[in-house]
Amino acid sequence: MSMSEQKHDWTKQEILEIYNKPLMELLYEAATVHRKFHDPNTVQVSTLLSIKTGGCPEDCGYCPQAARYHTDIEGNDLMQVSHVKAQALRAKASGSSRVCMGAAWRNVKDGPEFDQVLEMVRTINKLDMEVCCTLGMLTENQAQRLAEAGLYAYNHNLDTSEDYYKDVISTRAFEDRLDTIDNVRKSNVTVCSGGIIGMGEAIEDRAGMLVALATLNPQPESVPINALVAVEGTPMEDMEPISIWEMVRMVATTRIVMPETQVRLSAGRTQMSREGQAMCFFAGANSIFAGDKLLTTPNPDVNEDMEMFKLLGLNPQKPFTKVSQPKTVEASESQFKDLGEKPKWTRPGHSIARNEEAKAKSKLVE
Ligand code: SAM
Ligand code: DTB
Ligand code: SF4
Repeated sequence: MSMSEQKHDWTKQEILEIYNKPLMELLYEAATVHRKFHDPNTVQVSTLLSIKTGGCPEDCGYCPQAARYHTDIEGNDLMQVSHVKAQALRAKASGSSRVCMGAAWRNVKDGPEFDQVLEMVRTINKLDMEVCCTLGMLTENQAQRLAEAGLYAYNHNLDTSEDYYKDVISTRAFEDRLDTIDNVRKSNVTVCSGGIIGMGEAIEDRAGMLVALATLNPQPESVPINALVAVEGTPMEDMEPISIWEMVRMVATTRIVMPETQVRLSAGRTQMSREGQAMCFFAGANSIFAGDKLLTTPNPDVNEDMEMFKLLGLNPQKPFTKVSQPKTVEASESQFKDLGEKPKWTRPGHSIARNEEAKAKSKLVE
């Protein structure tokens, strides 16, 4: 990944100006940036796996897994490695190239459970899939151990702006989140960090969250944008759903301020039409979570998603093809003549560097 393309001094004002542009202009600009750095017809399919559900001591106001809220989810203990492997194989067979394992933990604790997670990481890595974890706060040493096990990405969301954060979570600070991201960054694991819209935040908070992410140097390789899934029993159960236009604007703005990142159209797709999702892909989203469940809440059916891909002419992205672009292709002049530069993505189906090689390469060019 070339760092030269990343601008790290974004201000809230600049980002607000982008977010509030006339829609057609915003879409055109975002789609232009998108085509410069990504194949517009490729979308990564990722699968979420809740390896430890419910009973979390934190008070994140949106989360059905917080023990203190009375939600309808079925909690369970840490999953067996064999079960994780079986689920990952199923996901791979249905076109997924990335598995993200989530645990309802405040933070990772050293001991047998962490050892079990490390074994899960090794197991999925051997299946030739990108493996991501989201386990709560992490120390530098734990990030290092995950890296050694072959972890590709660590997800730790900022969730919202620093200002609004206090209205959403009281049991840990925004600063703690930045520390975890920093610990991940010190290892060879890529950073996945994004947030949620529709929690009652102002547009300024959405811009504030993007400032916090885009001014990280390097920027996160992956940014999930979630629409709140308002779950009964949580403090946010009565939140009004956001409109698709807000999602499109958020995706487009994220794409423009973080041109190289994977922008993930994450929670909330059950409420979105195909037309709405198509607009998000046009605006720069290049990943979805597939499977009938996210971590605990419903998600569109895989077959319906595959039908949507067919309808839109989208191809699922192969694993390990994004962090660095070890081999570039010369695209046809006519296809990109308006953009001034040739695209930098890897050729679909081209033999791709594996995890270690791809990451080593990305470090080299930083
Ligand atoms: N416990 C870990 C943590 O908080 O980092 C990992 C799991 S947590 C469920 C991962 C992310 O899922 C949260 O940071 C939040 O952004 C997202 N999330 C959780 N509940 C959600 C909801 N109801 N709607 C949308 N996104 C949600
Ligand atoms: C992210 O930003 N969204 C995913 C993933 N990272 C871990 C999780 C969404 C969870 C939605 C609520 C649930 O299903 O429990
Ligand atoms: Fe726990 Fe994560 Fe849910 Fe917060 S988001 S309550 S830390 S599982």
